[in-house]
Amino acid sequence: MIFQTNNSKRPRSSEITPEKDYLNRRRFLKSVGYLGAAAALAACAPAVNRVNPTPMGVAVTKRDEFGDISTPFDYVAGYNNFYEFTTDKEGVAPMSADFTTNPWQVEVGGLVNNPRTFGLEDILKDYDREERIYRLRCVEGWSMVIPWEGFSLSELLKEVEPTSDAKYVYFETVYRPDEMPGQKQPYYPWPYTEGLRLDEAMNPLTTLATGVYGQPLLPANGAPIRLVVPWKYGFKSIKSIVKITLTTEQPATLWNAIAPNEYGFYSNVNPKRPHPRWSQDSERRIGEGGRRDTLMFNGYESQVTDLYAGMDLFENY
Ligand SMILES: Nc1nc2c(c(=O)[nH]1)N[C@H]1C(S)=C(S)[C@@H](COP(=O)(O)O)O[C@H]1N2
Ligand SMILES: [Mo]
Repeated sequence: MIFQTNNSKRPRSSEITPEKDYLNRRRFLKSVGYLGAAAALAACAPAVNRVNPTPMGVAVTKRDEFGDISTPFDYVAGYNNFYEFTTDKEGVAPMSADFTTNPWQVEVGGLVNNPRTFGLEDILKDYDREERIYRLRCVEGWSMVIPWEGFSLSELLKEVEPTSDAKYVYFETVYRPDEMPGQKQPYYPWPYTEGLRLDEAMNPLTTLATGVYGQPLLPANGAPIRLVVPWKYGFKSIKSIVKITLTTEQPATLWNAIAPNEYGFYSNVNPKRPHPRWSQDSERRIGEGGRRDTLMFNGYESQVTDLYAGMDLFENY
């Protein structure tokens, strides 16, 4: 199989140092039909415990554990990577607005004692969701601070009981080319897949998110359920998950399969380890001017360093 590795993930210069991340809010709201879409979602989705509803246009002053202010909702909802729809970050929201997210099933199996298929209602009902404001650092050099609503993946994994042979967790996004035109692009080995080592998956930071900014997750952000791994580059945080499989072997993942020299299995945020084609030592926080220094493990160093004791993080990038 031949993939267009040279073009597949090369940031345009505007992504490395975005000058025009300003989003025309009016145009965006109009194209997404935002208010109508949110109302329809709320009407057909099971009751969602709305944490801090954030009406559009209201200044947001939520802060994360580092005191950083969360990225304005318009950017979180309107500047996305979701290649199943389009590689145009501002195009994802309008193109995904009508994506079918209910009904939905997540099949959890492989090396577990209690395989289980969850319906959306199960996921929303069985787990106590809470607001988790986490940084997302895209490998392309931008970042956001996002108020997710979610729960630790570990809670779900404990319930299915991984066997002693289980060493990795493999995730798959839904494959639905009729609704996701990007999946008709042959360069990528669809469906989108990702993986974590089991101990990474069990870390309490590793989150399954079902909401954002106090409302059900928007299609653009990976509705109805997506992963959030805050100390890794954004592409590890796989969207619209339908399958989770426990395995013995390290699973193949989409970006790692396409360009292993650029996207390692671990992909921990590491300012000292440049991407082969650009530095990773600083980032542009979307909505802010200037650049910030990128922090080791995206700032979550004290919570995850132990996972990598004795490992060479240059070799294992
Ligand atoms: N299925 C799927 N998941 C995905 C992607 C994708 O293209 N498809 N993009 C990833 C990348 S590169 C990033 S930076 C984040 C962006 O998440 P956000 O749009 O919610 O900010 O989603 C990740 N998850
Ligand atoms: Mo990304």
